Amino acid sequence: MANRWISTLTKKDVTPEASFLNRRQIMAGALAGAGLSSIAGGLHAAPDGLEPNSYEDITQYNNYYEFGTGKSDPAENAHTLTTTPWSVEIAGLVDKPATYAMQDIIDAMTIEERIYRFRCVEAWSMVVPWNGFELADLLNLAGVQSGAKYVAFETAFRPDEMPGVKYPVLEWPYVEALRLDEAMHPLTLMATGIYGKPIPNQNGAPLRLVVPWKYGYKSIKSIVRITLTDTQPPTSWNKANPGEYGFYSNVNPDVSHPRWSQASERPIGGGLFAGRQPTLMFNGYEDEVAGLYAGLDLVANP
Ligand SMILES: Nc1nc2c(c(=O)[nH]1)N[C@H]1C(S)=C(S)[C@@H](COP(=O)(O)O)O[C@H]1N2
Ligand SMILES: [Mo]
Repeated sequence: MANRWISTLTKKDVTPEASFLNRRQIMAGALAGAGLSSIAGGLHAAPDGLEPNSYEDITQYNNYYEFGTGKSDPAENAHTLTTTPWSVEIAGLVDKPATYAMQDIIDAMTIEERIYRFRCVEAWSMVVPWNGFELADLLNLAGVQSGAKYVAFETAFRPDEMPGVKYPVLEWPYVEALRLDEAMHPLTLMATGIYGKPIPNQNGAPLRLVVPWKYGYKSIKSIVRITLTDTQPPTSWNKANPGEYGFYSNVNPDVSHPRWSQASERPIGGGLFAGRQPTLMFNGYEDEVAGLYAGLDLVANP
């Protein structure tokens, strides 16, 4: 059943309701009241002038199958997820394996804003102003041991709070993984907010991964466990369909999905007539991350 599809246009695609003009107001209000521990560097424009999607686009058009497979299901259903208290177990090849309370993590980290492109494997895209901290900082807090080669992540599994997990769309809990050097890369973010507000449940509260040069499914939501290992961990979409979803899942316009092209993408919120735009190698982060894959055949290792 684990099929993916390019969803059809909905009213939201045609009429983005919250306009970008509201952004500064949203930011101003949110920074005052969000309870984020600190915002380093303040607000800044994205380096290449990326214009973020509206808060509405980002929080109403989601993939979070634990709450249903429709794009509006997560926004409708994810309010049932209890996100306080929350803790994250850091396990495996670390010096300080422990269950860390969410608040202790937040207090130890520096929260900054990162405006990133976000590209789903289904060939739609957005630009999201995340708030969060570098995963490397959290891993360094736990102390990565020399034998560690991979980082595995696990989403909460709560049948009482997650109406979607009664369907075997994927094997639950949702799991993902990165190579250690990918996990330690400065672009790899643990997001705690969007537009300066605490991250909504449908976007993966209270803590989700964001790996901007990979297809969106690598960016696992509502993380409860992080495990450092010496062997490549299983990942949900790869388990569901290894012929369609590889371990790396780097955005690559030259490697098509078996059922559709990845050469272009549909920007969400652009309006009915906005058309498609070309997909960029590593989703536009080639200068930063290509070095991670020197010598790796990107076609043989999708
Ligand atoms: N636990 C979990 N994480 C998940 C998913 C999911 O279904 N469950 N969907 C993935 C996919 S396919 C995408 S495109 C992104 C969507 O993130 P967004 O809803 O914040 O845009 O979340 C990813 N993380
Ligand atoms: Mo996705």
